[in-house]
Amino acid sequence: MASRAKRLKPKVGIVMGSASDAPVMEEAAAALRELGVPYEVTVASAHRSPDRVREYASSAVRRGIAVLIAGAGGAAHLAGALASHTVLPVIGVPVDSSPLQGLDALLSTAQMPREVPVATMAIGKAGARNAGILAAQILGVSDVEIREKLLARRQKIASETAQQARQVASAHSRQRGADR
Ligand code: C2R
Repeated sequence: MASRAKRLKPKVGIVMGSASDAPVMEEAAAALRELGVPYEVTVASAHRSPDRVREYASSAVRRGIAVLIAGAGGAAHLAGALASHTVLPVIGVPVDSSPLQGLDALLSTAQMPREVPVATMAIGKAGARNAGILAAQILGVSDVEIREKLLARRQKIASETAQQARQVASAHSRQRGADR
């Protein structure tokens, strides 16, 4: 029982600046579920609820969290603000929620001053998915089970790509035959 509880204890904290970021940040959660990594999700904003951001980041180690993922759009200061309150690795996801389609969030998440890093992903859903995978990779350094799941996933993706290559090649050879 105790070991089951330990396994279910969240290891990754996903934080988003607004509930409106949920459709993008769900990609990070989905990747963690697929890799069997327990996580928790919350909303906190560096601008709208700075005390909540400080409290969340500074209590994370005590609660057993090992990696933070922060998704925010527009003037995205959430990832940097979390990073300022903890030495846990923080992965930033620029959310494409503004009229600038995430370019603003990309720059404000990536351009951290030296000494306070944020590992910044691509804009939007692909970035959120990679944030989940990167969090698992960080945990996989010391967790063989997660590392094996990551390796199996890579193999699956490589064989899906090979399958696509066969499909594309055969579609083209049919097309060449029809053109003759
Ligand atoms: P609303 O949809 O709630 O107006 O939010 C959110 O991440 C969201 O993408 C619009 C956008 O504002 C972002 N937001 C931030 C921060 N807090 C909220 N960038 C922050 O602290 O950086």
